[in-house]
Amino acid sequence: MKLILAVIQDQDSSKLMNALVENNFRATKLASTGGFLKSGNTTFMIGTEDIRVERALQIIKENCRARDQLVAPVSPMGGNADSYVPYPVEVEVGGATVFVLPVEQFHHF
Ligand code: 2BA
Ligand code: 2BA
Repeated sequence: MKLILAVIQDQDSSKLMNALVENNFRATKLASTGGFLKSGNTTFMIGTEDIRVERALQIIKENCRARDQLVAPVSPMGGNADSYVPYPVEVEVGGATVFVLPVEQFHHF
């Protein structure tokens, strides 16, 4: 068994959950926060058999897309002014950042 952890954008989460359920995957959705943008994103936990991992990854790929997002400038607040960027910077936030972990035990009490 594997545990798939997928960090995705909030906008794609209902679409992804529907697609997973339609394809008989069990999943849990967690509200999370990106360290860089410090804004909300969504993390999916999907526990599944090894042979179904590829299908789950395909579903994630099909339902999550990359988008550009503007990062507002943050005041240096007495920090190093050399690194201060006074204008918004655009970053591309990926469709999904995915980790596939081995599951040592799975219990369902
Ligand atoms: P839910 O996905 O909201 O599922 C609630 C309950 O609905 C499940 O209880 C199960 O009895 C039933 N259920 C879910 N999917 C089903 C399906 N495809 N066909 C028939 N019945 C289905 P539990 O199995 O005790 O799961 C409770 C919660 O634990 C789930 O909430 C989900 O958030 C999480 N979970 C369970 N298995 C998971 C897995 N393999 N990976 C990730 N999260 C899991
Ligand atoms: P955030 O940390 O809010 O990052 C959002 C986007 O900002 C990233 O998109 C990337 O394009 C950019 N970015 C992040 N750190 C950067 C840096 N130090 N310098 C320049 N640009 C940077 P993604 O790479 O697609 O990541 C989207 C979200 O996935 C991240 O949100 C984070 O929540 C999660 N993530 C990405 N890599 C991770 C990792 N190795 N471990 C845990 N979570 C990760």
